[in-house]
Amino acid sequence: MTDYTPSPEDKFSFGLWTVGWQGTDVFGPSSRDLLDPVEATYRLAELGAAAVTFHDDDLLPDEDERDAVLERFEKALAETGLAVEMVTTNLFSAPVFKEGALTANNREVRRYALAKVLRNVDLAASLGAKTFVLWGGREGAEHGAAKDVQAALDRYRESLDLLCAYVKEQGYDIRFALEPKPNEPRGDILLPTIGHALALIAELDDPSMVGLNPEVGHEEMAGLNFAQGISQALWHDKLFHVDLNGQHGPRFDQDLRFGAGNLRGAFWTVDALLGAGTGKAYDGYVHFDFKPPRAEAMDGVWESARGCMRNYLMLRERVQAFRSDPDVVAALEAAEVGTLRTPTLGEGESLADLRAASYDVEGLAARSVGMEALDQLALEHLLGAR
Ligand SMILES: [Mn+2]
Repeated sequence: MTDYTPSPEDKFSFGLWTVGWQGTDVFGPSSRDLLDPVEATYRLAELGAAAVTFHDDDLLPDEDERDAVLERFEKALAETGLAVEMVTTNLFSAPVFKEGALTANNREVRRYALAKVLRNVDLAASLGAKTFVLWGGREGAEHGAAKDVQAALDRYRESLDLLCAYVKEQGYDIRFALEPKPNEPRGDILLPTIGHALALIAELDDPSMVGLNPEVGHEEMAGLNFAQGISQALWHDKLFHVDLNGQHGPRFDQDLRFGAGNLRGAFWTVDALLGAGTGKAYDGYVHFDFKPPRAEAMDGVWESARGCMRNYLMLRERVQAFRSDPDVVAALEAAEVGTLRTPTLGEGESLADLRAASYDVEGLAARSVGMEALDQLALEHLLGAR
């Protein structure tokens, strides 16, 4: 048992836009003052984070002050030891992107968007970021015929191919990570889920350079199981990055702190990140993309950031205790979970052999599967009863 104090070894990372969110929503203006992103960097380091991430516009909204802000930011990074592990481009706030960016119908908008990303890729490389996230919040539609989806996917693919070629040509050590989301701000967004994004990646010139940055809330807004989604991403070697937060089912994008919302889902999310016992584990930064609720003042902002990390550490402890509990090991065995790793067709066996074998169908239908017992053990660990 620890006191759940985060340390840089835990590789916690925060978007500057998270603690910097001023509470502006569709029903009202900001409820908090502007937080200097450089001050946020110092504060996140004090709380135990290892890295920060940002959209170009979070850090550098004003072109005239670009050099001065970058100088202050790099000084803060040097003084705190924080890394910039990921950078992303804001292709959704400015009115020019009102009808999309990389997949806007208007060609000038697409060219401007690509130029904005390229400039930011150079910045990411200069700051040592190894992951570049692309979230296409405005890439979508509210109507039917107004968006030619197949042409839009052609343009998405073109943009990604151009960006990958640029990174190779420059010799940058950067990979791209697509962030799926089903809706908000567009009524329907392209690449709405992990599965849609994986399928697009397979069509690229160099699929090895592009992976995913799945977000808990985005998959849960679509009614999907996040732990199962990232397990499939890991299986494809495509979990390049992750956005942890909290969500209460399919409603508006809540961006709660990690652990709030679907707590059981958070337990299985941490389990999946750790490799779910025997699988591939995630080895990147544990990145939080949440919004401190609009009702909070700055004390609540820092408390929510602290809560994200503490909840991860508590859940990690519970997951590890669950996986190492001898009763769980026995329950996994009783549920035949490990047997799923045995190929269905035996070595040297033919399909004719498989068809000719006799099966005790009634006995198999009546067998115990032991899944409730196993799940109850998980719940008892989660609730601290074990
Ligand atoms: Mn979100």
